[in-house]
Amino acid sequence: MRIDIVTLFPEMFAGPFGAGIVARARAAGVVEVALHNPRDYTHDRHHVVDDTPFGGGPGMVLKPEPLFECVEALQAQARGHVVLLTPQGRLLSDAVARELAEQARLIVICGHYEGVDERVREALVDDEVSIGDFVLSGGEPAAIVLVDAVVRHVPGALGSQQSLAEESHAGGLLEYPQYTRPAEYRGMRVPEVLLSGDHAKVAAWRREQSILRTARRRPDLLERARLTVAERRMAERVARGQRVDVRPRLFRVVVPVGEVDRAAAFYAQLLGFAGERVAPARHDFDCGGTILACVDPRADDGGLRPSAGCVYFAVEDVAAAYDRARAAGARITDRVRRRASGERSFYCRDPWDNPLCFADEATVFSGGRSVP
Ligand code: 6GU
Repeated sequence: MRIDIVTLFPEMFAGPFGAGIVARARAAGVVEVALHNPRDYTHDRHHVVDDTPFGGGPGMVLKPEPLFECVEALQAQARGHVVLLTPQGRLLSDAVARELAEQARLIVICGHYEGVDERVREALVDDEVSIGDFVLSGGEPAAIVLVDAVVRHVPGALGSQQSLAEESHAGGLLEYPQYTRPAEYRGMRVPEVLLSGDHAKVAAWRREQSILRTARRRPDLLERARLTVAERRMAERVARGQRVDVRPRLFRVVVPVGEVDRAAAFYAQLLGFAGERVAPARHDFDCGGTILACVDPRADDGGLRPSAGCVYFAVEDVAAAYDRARAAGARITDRVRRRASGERSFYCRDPWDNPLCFADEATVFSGGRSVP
């Protein structure tokens, strides 16, 4: 992978890239990193890269010409995915880092001063990334963070890919506690299970610790973590402060379909995302924690029974859902209108005659609470 960094302060990268994983990956020939200064792409005597904003206001704005000329010169060598580092970008996460690591070439622009000319965003940049909800005086520290997080995911950059899989966030959970020798230090003992040599027990303990730690420290991560129903129940109990709540959790709605391939395509178009083939005769769509399972009852050996009646979806844009339903080939049985309950919704049937309802989420209520 090649990473080009466009920065007014290339000297800021010498330390961070001179040691550690980035240096190792460069030495191993896995990653190439190059620095480019837009100041070298100016044509005036004073090499001016910024100017005052049109319309007035404080601060300076990065001029478009040096950035366009610099990035275009790089693009002429080989096409790259252009990332602008800005607090307005999408938040960097392990998933974003993994996605960026798949690019053959990244061109990373460090924003500066009050901002960059909007035309850079519109015509030069493919992607905008922020590293957190705080303001840095420049994009350089963010670029250092981004490059580290991305390079870790480039095959061959880490000592072992195992350590990647097990680290915090990889499975949507924080990492379990780690210990090394001595087994007792200042009266503090390493948990007995880790000394037992029982690999299954160790794995179970670590899994539980990861879930407990995530529930206590970052309950916001639980939503997207891959947990079994029992694990989720435990995690949510902990996240709520041990309050016991034994209400059952609705976790799956089964719709019987005649042909799983066709159902996968139909529901992907209807719902707007691809879902997941989890068995030859079953395709799942995770609808906010509750799974819509499209199952061919003749072929499925998982023993799933069809769930009764109409399946209700809350959507942000009911008109868009209506258009998708028509495009997917659903049979509309009742057009979009406001119901006596106050819900705005429409009804349709899938190709196997399963009744579906899509309701405007802003109008949907459940037990007096708006459905999240
Ligand atoms: Cl990417 N740039 C700047 N200037 N500030 C930030 C940031 C980026 N991410 C968080 N704060």
